[in-house]
Amino acid sequence: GHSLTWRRYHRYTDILGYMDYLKRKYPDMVSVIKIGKSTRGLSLRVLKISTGPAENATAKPAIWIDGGTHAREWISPAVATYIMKQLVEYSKTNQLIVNSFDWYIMPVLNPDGYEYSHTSDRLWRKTRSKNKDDGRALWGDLFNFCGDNVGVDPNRNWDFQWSKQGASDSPCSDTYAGPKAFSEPEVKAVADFLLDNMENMKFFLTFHSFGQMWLLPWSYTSERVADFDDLMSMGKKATDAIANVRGTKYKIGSTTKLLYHSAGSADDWAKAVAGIKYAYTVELPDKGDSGFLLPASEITPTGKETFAGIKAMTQAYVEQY
Ligand code: 0X9
Ligand code: ZN
Repeated sequence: GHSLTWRRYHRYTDILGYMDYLKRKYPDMVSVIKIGKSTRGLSLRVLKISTGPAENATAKPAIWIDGGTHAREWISPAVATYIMKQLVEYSKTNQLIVNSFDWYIMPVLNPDGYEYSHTSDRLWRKTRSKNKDDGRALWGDLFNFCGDNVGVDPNRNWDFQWSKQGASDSPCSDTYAGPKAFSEPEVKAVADFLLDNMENMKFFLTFHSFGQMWLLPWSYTSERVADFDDLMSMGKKATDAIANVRGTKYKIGSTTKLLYHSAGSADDWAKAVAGIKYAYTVELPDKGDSGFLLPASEITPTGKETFAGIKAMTQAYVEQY
């Protein structure tokens, strides 16, 4: 068995236990890939869901989904495991999209931070690496305002336009970009994995909270992506389907238009470097009433609507391509 309930938020071991359970119970469809270790030694794992090669022997298109980049955004790992459940345990109901794609789901990209947000500081955001004095950050270096001086923002650490607009060079900041691009083993491991699989990767979805926004690149510049219209219409398939479940309204648009600049973030890298066409950052509910502290009773309804969005969007892809 396993201990995941979707009625409360779970620790990292429970989440890994569910992935192992799926692999044991559905060995023909599910495998667990170890892609590296976190700074504090936790295993970084991706669930692969695949019903085997396509009939015409060409590789299937693939989809990347991650959660738990930011430690305190607990709804994102919960939604990621909810999606696993739908695809694997209800594979008959979701036959078309299960068979049409290879799915790679990493529920907790930053397990050190996630665990720390359970044990010590509920609102922790970053990784848990120890910051050395890198000589760039005057105030952080001189006065060490941030106590133990730990953590890099994993969503500012990617090696594309790194440490430009919307990222901080102060180790004390919650948007600290790190001493260098890919300083964080968690981010580097995901990047390497994506590069190994980039040929077939068609969707890159990184789940965050909160805000109810379906965000398109770029976040380093306010210029439009070349295929902006494609990304908008594909994203709208998702946000329309989400709204149809229980009326949850998402905004959709580029990051800089709806939010702010955030150079060095995952979706920009996925689009620009890995060449993944449909790269999105999804800010899950709510819009701020509970914010990061979304009640656990919202896990199932949020999972349900989010899965409906992904299902509609990926079905549209199958029809279109
Ligand atoms: O600032 C962030 O990293 C994201 N917001 S959060 O509250 N979850 O921390 C927004 C990222 C927006 N950037 C991109 N879409 N690239
Ligand atoms: Zn986030």
